[in-house]
Amino acid sequence: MQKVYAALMTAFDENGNIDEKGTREIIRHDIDVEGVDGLYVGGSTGENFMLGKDEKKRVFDIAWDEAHNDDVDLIAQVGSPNLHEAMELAKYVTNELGFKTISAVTPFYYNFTFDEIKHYYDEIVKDVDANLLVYSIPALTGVSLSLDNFAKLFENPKIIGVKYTNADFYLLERIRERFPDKKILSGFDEMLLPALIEGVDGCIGSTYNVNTKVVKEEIDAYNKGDFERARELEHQKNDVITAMLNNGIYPTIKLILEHMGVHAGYTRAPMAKYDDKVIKGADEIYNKYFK
Ligand code: HMN
Repeated sequence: MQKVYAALMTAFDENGNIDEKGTREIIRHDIDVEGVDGLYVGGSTGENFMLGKDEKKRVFDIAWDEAHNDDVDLIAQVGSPNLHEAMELAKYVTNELGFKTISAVTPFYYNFTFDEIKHYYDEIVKDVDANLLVYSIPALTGVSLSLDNFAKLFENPKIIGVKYTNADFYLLERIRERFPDKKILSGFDEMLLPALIEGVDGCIGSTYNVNTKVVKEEIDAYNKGDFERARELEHQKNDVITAMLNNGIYPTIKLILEHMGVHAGYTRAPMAKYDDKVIKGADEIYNKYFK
């Protein structure tokens, strides 16, 4: 069965400080109420790229402490263009905590060559007892990896697959065909069904913090060969995602969590404070789809 991972949100207080209690509540909600199969900690949805190194460690501490005794997979996203930091975080989550799978975003901003990108990944996994998923999200990083690039990265046996947040289904099909044993986790929640058709092993996403049940049902329908039902559920899910995207995805998910009694708090600057329009929009989405 394809697994569903919530890209874990981080709760912040009004001043943008990590709210440990709220973050623990989100974890409990994801596991106990949504029924996710795993958590992707320190990703885009966790607002990770706006955190300092010690704050990143704190989020990993909280997630590990709260969830390591639960029957869920835990993945720590440690990547950053600061390779020294990425290596330190990889060691931290594996040696000090007990993460067995790490992930790293493609290094961004400086237009690194592919050789530099390969070196980055090999360095991150070199001294740690963990496997790694490449985190590919070209729309935000500007870094597109080709099929041959993936082939070179996958030569390292510790690099076990990719979290694929990309709408290029031709490339996805080519990766699946060429690397049947590598793990591919789909990252665009709104494109789950086409990704399932291409044979992904599961999905990781922000909306699974609040909307996992319909997704599990959709996966189930797909696996039973009931494609009409799977398509119906994909439409149902995407009505919600479209409304969320139009209202601002992270604030909306956090505000919906608040409606559910989970203290997900605020987003962190430079993300804007919620204004009345966003709050009203989230109320409407909650009332229409979640009540
Ligand atoms: C993560 O790293 O936190 C997520 O897994 C990233 C994930 O692919 C999300 N992408 C972003 O937030 C940029 C999606 O879940 C996305 O939010 C969703 O598909 C709506 O577009």
